[in-house]
Order: sequence, then C-alpha cells, then structure tokens
Amino acid sequence: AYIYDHPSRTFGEYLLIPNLTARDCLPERVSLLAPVVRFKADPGGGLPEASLSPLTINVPVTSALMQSVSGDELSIALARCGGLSFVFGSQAIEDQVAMVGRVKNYKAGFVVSDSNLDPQATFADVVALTERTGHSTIAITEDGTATGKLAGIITSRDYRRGKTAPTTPVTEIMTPRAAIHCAEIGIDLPAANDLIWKHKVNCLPVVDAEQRLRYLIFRKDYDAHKEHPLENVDRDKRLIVGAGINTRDYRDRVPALLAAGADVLCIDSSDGYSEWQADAIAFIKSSYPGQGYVGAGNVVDREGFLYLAEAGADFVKVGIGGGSICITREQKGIGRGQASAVIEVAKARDDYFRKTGIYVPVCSDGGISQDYHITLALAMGADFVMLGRYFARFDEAPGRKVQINNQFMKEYWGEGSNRARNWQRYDHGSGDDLARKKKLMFEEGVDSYVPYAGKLRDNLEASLAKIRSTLCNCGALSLREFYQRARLTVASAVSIREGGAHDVILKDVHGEAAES
Ligand code: MZP
Repeated sequence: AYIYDHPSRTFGEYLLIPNLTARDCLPERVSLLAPVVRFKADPGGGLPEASLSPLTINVPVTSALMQSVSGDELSIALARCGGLSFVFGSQAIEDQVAMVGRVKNYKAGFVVSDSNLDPQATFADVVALTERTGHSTIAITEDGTATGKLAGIITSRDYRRGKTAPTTPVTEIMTPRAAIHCAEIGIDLPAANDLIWKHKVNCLPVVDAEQRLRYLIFRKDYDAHKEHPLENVDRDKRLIVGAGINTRDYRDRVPALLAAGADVLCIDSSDGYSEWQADAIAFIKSSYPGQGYVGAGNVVDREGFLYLAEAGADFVKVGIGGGSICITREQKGIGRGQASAVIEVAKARDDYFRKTGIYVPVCSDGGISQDYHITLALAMGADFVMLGRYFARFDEAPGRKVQINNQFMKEYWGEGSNRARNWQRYDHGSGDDLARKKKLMFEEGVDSYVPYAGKLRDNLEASLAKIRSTLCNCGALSLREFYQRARLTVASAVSIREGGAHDVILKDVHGEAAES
C-alpha cells in the first residue's frame, strides 16, 4: 500500500493569520460571488474572475442533496439569500420535479400595488394572492374600503391546512393579535396609519388609488418577502435551483428535471471516482450540449478530481466521511480529513486550469461545524461549500421540530441511514436486481437531532457577516483575492483550547456564575 507522509487534517486544526487591512477594505465592499460551473479563461492572467462562469451564486453556500435538508421551502429561502440548493434526488422523479417546479414558479420579489387586488376581488383571489406572494397574513374588507365590513383574514398556513373558506368565521382563523388589529381597523386610512404608528402595530396597510384601505400585510412577512439584495435569479427573474441525480435512473430523471427548469444537476454519491459517473456525465453532455450543467463527486484527491474534470464535470464536490451524520469512516475505513482533501483538490484544479484554460469549480462538502470552517474552506481553495447540518436546524428544513428536555430540536438524518434508504448514493452498480438492492446492506449514516436555530435568513446573514469580516482581516475583497492571499497555520491542540473562553467562570442567563 502507498502510505501518505502526512496525516490528513480537518478545518478545526487550522487558523488564519491576518494580513494588512487597507482603509477601504470594508465588509460592505466584500463580494462573495462564486462560480458554480466550468468556464474557459486565459490561464496567462492568473486565476480567473468568478463572473466568467455561466452560472454564479452571490454567496458561496449551497445546501446538501438530502431529504432532511433541501426541500422546496429551504431551496426558495436559500436562493433568496444568494445561495443555491440542490433538491434531493432520493425520491420519485415526479416528486422531485414538483419540488423543482415550486422553486422555479416562486414569484421572486414582493409587489405591493393596487393591481395586486381588484376592488371586486373574491375570497379566492385573495387566497391566490396569498399563495403567490407568500404573505402569511392578509386581512381584507368586504368592499375594499376602510370602513367596509371585514370579509376575512387568511393565513397561508391555515389555507394549506384547508381551514380557510369564505364561510369560516374570521375569529376562528386569525391570530389573537391580528384579531385585535382588525377589530380596530374599521376606520379610514389616516386613522389606520395613526393606529399603526402609535401602537407600533406590526402591519402595513395596502391602499388603492383613492387611499382606501385594501388589506394589511404584517410587517414581519413583508420584511421576509421583500426582494433581497443578493437574491439569486437567472434572466427570467426566477430563482435558481439545483437537483440531485444518481448513476442509475439518470436517463429518465435528467430530462424531467431539466424540463422543470433545474439550473444545475449534481450526481449524488459517497464515492464519485467511478466509471458510472463518467457515463452519466457523458449522457448529459451529449444529450444537452451547452445547457445541461452537472457537478460530480465526491472525491478527496487529485486523481479523483482530474478523472471527473476530464469526464466533463461542471464542478467537482470534495469530501468523504466528514459529514456530521456520516459513519462511512467507521464502517469502511474510507475517507480523508476535509482540509487535506480540499487543499489537494484545489491545487489540482489550479494545475488543470493552467494546463487547459478550463476552470472547474470545487465544492467542499460536509464537516463544517463552525461558521469559520466555511471561511477556512474558501481560504484553502474551495469555490463554494455544501452544508447539511447547518441548514437542517432552520424552520425551512423538512425535518420535524420537536421539544426534548426543554430544548427545541430538528430532525436530521443521513442519506446513508435506513430512514433515507438512498441506496443509489452507495451503489456500486453491480447486478440488475434493483428490488433486492433497494435497501442498504449496512448503514453509512445516522438518524439524529440538531438544535433548532430559527429562520435561515437570520442565521445565514450572521454567518456571512463573519466571513466578510474575516476576508477584511486578511486584506481581501473577493474570494479569489482571499484564496491567493490567505495564510494558514496548523494549530496545536493547546492553542485551539486557547481560542475559546478559558480560565474564567462564565455567567449563566441570570447573570450568576454558571456551574462548571
Ligand atoms: P454536514 O454538513 O452535515 O457535516 O454534511 C453534509 C454532507 O454529508 C452531505 O452533503 C453529504 O455529502 C454527506 N452525507 C449525507 N448523508 C450521509 C450519510 O448518511 C453523508 N452518510 O455522509
């Protein structure tokens, strides 16, 4: 056997050393634009600009192709914040297509205008409006005037549960808070405005040309749905979305996903250094020349990268065994520390670019347990990262939210667990007895909980703020500059301990000394 000289390392073993920060190197000037798919550039000009890629994302973060992560709701939320989701492929083709369709048909942006609701609007029109805009609460008066009788208030949630119908008594379906506001708003607009500002009522009035109150939008919903500056849309203003595929049914799945509008595909496999992947890529490239983008992986070394790049992969995903729910290393002894894998593959990508003039983006997948690990992956040369656990904690993730020991948790299960039964991800392609193979011989993933963390947008914005701030510490205004300038050091176990609060007694939430 060939034995590597150095141990393979992971993110938590490294630290960044700051560079000089120029006066104009400010977080608000940092661009996190990242390339997603391969492109050609002049290798004589150094590493190429991300903007040359035909598909870019405004923030270098993607969500994992997992049942417990990338459903349509999370895909919409992430694209709206500048990232990209890959809708999981371990489901029936028609179900996946429907999910992709829901993301593509989501109406990006938030339009508040008279044309939203005709004065003659019926209740059904309002229901349609609610669905289209994603407002969770709208109140209307019967005749569209401020003094008109309240016709109804609907919430998207209630509507989906089938509770809302024109005949449903208003009080049964509105939140107590909304009930108070609406009872008070049997009044004209100036008075409604007074009410809103005086009591800091959490809603916005929508009025017609004659300044008549038409309906109310609750402020938090408005904030959640107004256009985000980093929102990822392609020319038709639709959100961008990716989709997972496998090396078994791609001849049926790929055409259906592309027809549904998927912007990019990704072959989902725990070990991508295989002829099965080259076959799937060849099929897509020959069937959809110039438009079927497909990422491949996962690999952990130079050879794996070069094989997939030569096969035509549009990006290459890196990582085996580092996922938080992954037990592949324990079960099979296969894998590599994620930092070592990313460093080697990024170098292979740069060499390949210098030799061919083709830049194939690299995605670091799995094993990110701290926000700064994202930054380290980017410093080591990843173009973007893929996260599972991180996203599974949010409201928008498909897992159930449960309360355990007074703490809210979300469910998070691996694709290699018996719960997901994603046998194609671990398939070696032998034999044709699919029925027999449609179960896992042994598990490579676990079924688990992760601490609930609230809304995707709030958390992602906090994580991105840290990344931008770190780029400034290192004197970089773009990811390309960051990769070129970053200086990293391996940290000893003692210096890692030094990095947390130490030798102090922390206060608890009541301001008392917490028991250690
Ligand atoms: P993490 O962000 O939770 O650490 O890792 C997510 C990644 O773990 C996924 O993108 C995928 O590559 C990998 N994964 C998903 N399921 C399993 C499994 O069941 C797994 N073993 O390793």
